[in-house]
Order: sequence, then C-alpha cells, then structure tokens
Amino acid sequence: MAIEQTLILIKPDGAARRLTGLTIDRLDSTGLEMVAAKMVSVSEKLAREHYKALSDKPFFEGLIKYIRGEFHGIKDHRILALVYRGENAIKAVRAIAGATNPEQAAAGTIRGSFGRITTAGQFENVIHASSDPADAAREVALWFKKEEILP
Ligand code: IDP
Ligand code: MG
Repeated sequence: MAIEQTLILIKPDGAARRLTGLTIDRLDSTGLEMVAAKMVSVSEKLAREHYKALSDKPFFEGLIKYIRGEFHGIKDHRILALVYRGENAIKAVRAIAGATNPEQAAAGTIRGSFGRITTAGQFENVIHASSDPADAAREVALWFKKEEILP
C-alpha cells in the first residue's frame, strides 16, 4: 500500500456551521496523521487555480464565491487547510467525506450528514478532499510550502 498525502479544506459552510472539530475528529478516526494545518485567506487567484479543471462548468463562478466565503459572510476569506498522510490517505479521506452531491452522499459520511444543495443550486458539501494522486500532489503544493509540512 502506498503512503499518500491528501489536501483537505474545511469549506466555508463547514466553518460557519461549526463543523471544524467534528471534521477533524472524523479525519483522526481514519488513523491517518495530520502533517500540516493553517488558516488561509483564499485569494481569487488561489480559488481559480485550485478549481481550474472546472472552469468551464456552469457552477464555476458560484463555486469561486462559495470557496471564498462569500455566501457565509467570511469577509477575510479564511479557510482551514490541512494535509493528512498515511496508507491510501486519498481514498480513506474521500470515503469519510462522501459523494460530491450531498444528496447522493451516503448516510454517515460528512457530506451525507451535513451537506446541502441551496435553492440556487450551489452544492454546500462541507469539505474538500483531493480526488487522486495527481490532484493531491498538485493541491498540496498549491496550498502549502514544503517547510510547512512535517517530514
Ligand atoms: P469533489 O469536491 O467531490 O472532488 P468536484 O467534481 O471536484 O467534486 O467538484 C468540486 C466542487 O464543485 C464540489 O465539491 C462542489 O462544491 C462543486 N460542485 C461540483 N459539482 C457541482 C454541481 O453539479 N453543482 C454545483 N456545485 C458543484
Ligand atoms: Mg475534486
């Protein structure tokens, strides 16, 4: 089994609904190790870079507003970014996160328990988790400097 790193973001709905502690508890329950953590003020540039693969989607502009806290009154755009490391970390975190669409996410997953779709059609799904090794490597490097991650 491969030792992987994966990027997690507690999205603005998660922070606004005080789900940060619960999310970290679920992440710790996987047995994976937290190796980096920081609050980041998400610039327009960082948001667009993070989600660049989705730039042609109809929900893209809403997604940029969402991740920058504009629907949740987070004026300084702060978000908690984490890196977890361990065996099959990417899949393990995706499993506790649940499916992208919170209405399709399994009961008991973070998204299945706490996610919602707004009347405007925005998915509010509490956390971001890297989806595969290439995305994880790109995202960890985008959000963290090397020296911010424990060796
Ligand atoms: P993921 O977060 O499960 O990896 P992606 O397809 O990478 O899902 O999409 C990134 C984010 O974009 C989702 O977590 C969600 O916030 C938003 N999103 C994805 N699909 C839709 C959609 O059909 N409508 C509204 N928002 C969406
Ligand atoms: Mg994704």
